[in-house]
Amino acid sequence: MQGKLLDSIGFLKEFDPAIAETMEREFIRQKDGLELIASENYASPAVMAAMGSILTNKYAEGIPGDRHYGGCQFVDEMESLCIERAKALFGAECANVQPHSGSQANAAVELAILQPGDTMMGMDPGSGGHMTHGDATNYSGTYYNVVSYGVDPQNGLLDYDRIRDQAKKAQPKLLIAGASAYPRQIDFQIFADIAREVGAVFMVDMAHIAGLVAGGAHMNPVPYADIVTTTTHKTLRGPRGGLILCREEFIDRINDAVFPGIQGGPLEHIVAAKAVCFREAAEDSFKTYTRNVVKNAKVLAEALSDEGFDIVTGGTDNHMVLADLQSFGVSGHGLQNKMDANNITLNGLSLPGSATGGIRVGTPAVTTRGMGEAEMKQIARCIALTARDFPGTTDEVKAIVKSLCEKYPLYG
Ligand code: DSN
Repeated sequence: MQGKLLDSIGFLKEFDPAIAETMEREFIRQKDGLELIASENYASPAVMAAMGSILTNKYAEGIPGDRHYGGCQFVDEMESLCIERAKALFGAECANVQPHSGSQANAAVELAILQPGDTMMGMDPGSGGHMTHGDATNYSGTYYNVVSYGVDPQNGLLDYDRIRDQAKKAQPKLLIAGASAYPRQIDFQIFADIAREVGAVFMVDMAHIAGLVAGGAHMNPVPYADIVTTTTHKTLRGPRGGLILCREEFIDRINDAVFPGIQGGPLEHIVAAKAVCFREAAEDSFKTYTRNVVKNAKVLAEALSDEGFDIVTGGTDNHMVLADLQSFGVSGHGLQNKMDANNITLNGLSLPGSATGGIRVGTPAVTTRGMGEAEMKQIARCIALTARDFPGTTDEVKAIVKSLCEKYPLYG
């Protein structure tokens, strides 16, 4: 974590107390609760300083050196630096740092590669894929012909042979790997081979694991994929935003798809914050952080298993753990609500073949606070106590949460 937290709430109190008060209550919620949502993290004060800066005032449609507005000389310098840092961090040939989010990044790639009605293949959102990988309720499922692959309901794992057979039959123009709820390493080499065999462009959405990739704690998809998209705020611990990395041959199409394809002016204050994040993620301390994220997730999976939870795939290779709740007789969303009331946030989700569904828990945020193996065991106990829900458990869980939050203060 770089820098000391700026007192933006205190500053705002003078000008807009109503908004300042909601921000203050949210800060207290973050500070006094345990964050186990696998896609959330705490951005550094330096990242937030860039986000809250005068760069928000500048229109800069276009790319550095080719803008539609005057006065872009300094944002050009800043955005070029951001692009260079992104390329260096992940070993990519080219980068577009302007997508406002991961969904925008995916939309831009799909616009760049596909025509309406073309076939794309991605992971079924019901099995852990993202809605932009072809969900029927999303633009992707509306405008493209989507063929989805899932996981083996017996073991929760991707079945690469089955995916290859599906791809041969469907002949997709775009093959997407990547997930929002998959606790194991994805073999990008096998996906790349499948894409080559069927003549598809191969895209990886590494939003969940980008920080682990940057820190060397997960296989890097960049050498295998034609295009890689990500968010910048999950394990990567930057501002809320998106990023596209690609091979040289795709960059002109990608740039045009981002602007004017799906976006207008880039958010240059967020681009600056991405640049700060990429610099932080290149440091040795970030490598240690990502190793600890994975180590903590493994300990949390084991501890949850010891508490009687059925761990999907039997464990984890990354920052998240999926637990089936059938043996506890509580639904995933039911447990999410009970945990919320005990000051712990996590996701309830449906799981293929499970009547109750389960929970998705992640270690990026608690690891940022400095928690380690002993604390993961305490957290597993809190989840088990809440799931069993005996009289008095709420007080016990709240007391554990309070002591952990006091010992590991947020922005302390
Ligand atoms: N909404 C994100 C998540 O929670 O996994 C995916 O982008």
